[in-house]
Amino acid sequence: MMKAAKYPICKRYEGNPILTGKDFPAEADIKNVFNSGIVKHNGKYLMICRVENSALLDRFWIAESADGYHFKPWPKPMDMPHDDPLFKQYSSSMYYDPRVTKIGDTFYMVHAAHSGHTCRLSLMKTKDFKKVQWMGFISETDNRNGVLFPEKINGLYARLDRPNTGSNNGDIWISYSPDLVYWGKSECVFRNWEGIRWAWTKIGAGAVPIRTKEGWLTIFHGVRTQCHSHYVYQLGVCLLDLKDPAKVKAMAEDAILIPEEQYELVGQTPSVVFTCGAVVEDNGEVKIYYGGADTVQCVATTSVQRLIDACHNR
Ligand code: BMA
Repeated sequence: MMKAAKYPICKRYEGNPILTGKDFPAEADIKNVFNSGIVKHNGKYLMICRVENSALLDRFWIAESADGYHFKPWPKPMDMPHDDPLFKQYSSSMYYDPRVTKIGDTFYMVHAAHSGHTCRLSLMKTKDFKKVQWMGFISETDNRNGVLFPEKINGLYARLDRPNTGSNNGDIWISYSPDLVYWGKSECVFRNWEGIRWAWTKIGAGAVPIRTKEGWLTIFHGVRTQCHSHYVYQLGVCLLDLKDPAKVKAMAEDAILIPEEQYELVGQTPSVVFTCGAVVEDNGEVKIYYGGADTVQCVATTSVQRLIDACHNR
């Protein structure tokens, strides 16, 4: 048995949840805001909120903040290619879970798109979140939790994702691309049942991997099934090799954030903490943005060093 890390690893913000449906214009009838993507740009935090109205229509909606805790939504949801027949066909049920990576001076957003064909990954690019260009679907069906690395690795763009491995299971995989549109060289990075004691059902990539001298610090979610098919979503962390991120260098034995608070335990999906993004501050602090119970948006803080230590179970 490995030595467990010292807990707690993440500290919840006392003002959680930081965004709820009530923070959006009343006429939009937003009920839930959760699993939002995040970037820090020119000193400002831009959150790409996943919002859902009472008819369960999901949209992306930017909210802005000066301190990373107090967010104000823009007046209208983000423009999406609703008129594109292909986009429409494969996102007819919903689109969700945006993960944003800055590469050069451009923001790329990978998100899930759901239809009768199940879920696939779609890619947008933008420089300002006002004008957004759709780059197409970048996976076949039954794949989600896609997130781009912030730089090319061995001359190719890289992404983590989670193809289903059958029976609604799933492991984290990596793929590479010369142009962000065509992907290949796919390999399994790690499996849910290999060494992750607390996530025997499925796992999926979470925040954009963070470059550190010890490797790509990667926050992911893991799911376990309790009785009566009740899923519990928690967060974990690992270090992937810098040059070959298909190799796991170290992994925290235990989850780093588990549903404990009322706003994580109770909501439209009980017992869920789920992340689509984190911000690394200049002093090494990491703000992990996460959805609570598929209902509200929350944040917790930790540090790069604390997460690296957790990966080594210290
Ligand atoms: C996953 C995703 C997330 C959601 C989670 C819990 O499959 O769809 O958006 O938070 O389920 O319902």
